[in-house]
Amino acid sequence: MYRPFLEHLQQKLQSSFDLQPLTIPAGLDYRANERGRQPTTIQSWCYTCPELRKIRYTYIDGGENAQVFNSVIYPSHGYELPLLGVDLLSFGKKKNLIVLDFQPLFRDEAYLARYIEPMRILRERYSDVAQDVEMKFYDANQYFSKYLLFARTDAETIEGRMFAAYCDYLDLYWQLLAAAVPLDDPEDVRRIVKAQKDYDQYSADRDPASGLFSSYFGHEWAERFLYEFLFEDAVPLA
Ligand code: BLA
Repeated sequence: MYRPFLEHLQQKLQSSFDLQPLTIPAGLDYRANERGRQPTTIQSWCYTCPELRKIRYTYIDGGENAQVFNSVIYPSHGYELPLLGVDLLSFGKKKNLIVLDFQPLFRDEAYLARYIEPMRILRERYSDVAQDVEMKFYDANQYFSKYLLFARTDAETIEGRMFAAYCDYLDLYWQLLAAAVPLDDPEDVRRIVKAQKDYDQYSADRDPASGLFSSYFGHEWAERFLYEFLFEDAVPLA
């Protein structure tokens, strides 16, 4: 269901950036669960390039029971740009959740004006897709922008309007990246390093997918996947 989203991202990355693959820790790049009638697979990809220090995406394919596409793009430490976050989930035919955002690392006015305000026009263009759903796991005021696309919706909307929204949001992200000037003051870079690390810690500690990973692939694998791959700059809770 989300393969076109993955392919769109992959094509853009391959055509516009000098990608180098990053090694995914052994056993975390692919896993299949053969229990039950419907096998479920999880596969991940990870790259780096001069502008983007970590590009990762994951696809869970459990046939009609589960389709998930999740991605985070971390700009290089000289760029204070938000992270690109994508989380598209479908369970069964009915339960679909889509989240797409430029995840801000800072919240001061100047930062929001520079990196978040440009999203407003897209958020308005796709106001028919977005909903004001309340967050249960995360704090909407931390690492999310006010123009995120967040909705529980149907397959038809996802394949049509949502795919169009995704392409437009990604295009805007590439534009912001192209316009960004890397910072080279070590103080700025340290601030960005810390903010990206804090994002990993926050995300790993609250990830609503940890139960899902455990149920499909076991608790031990799920913990490794979270702390060694998805959010590798986070340290596991004691
Ligand atoms: C919610 N994301 C969820 C849920 C799951 C995942 C299972 C709960 C769905 C529900 O409420 O029914 C799944 N999260 C994943 C998967 C991965 C993961 C599969 O990290 C990794 C492979 N989540 C992100 C990113 C964003 C994000 C990058 O990983 C940003 C766009 C957002 N996911 C996000 C939000 C919710 C969510 C906002 C709703 C959580 C809430 O209600 O607080």
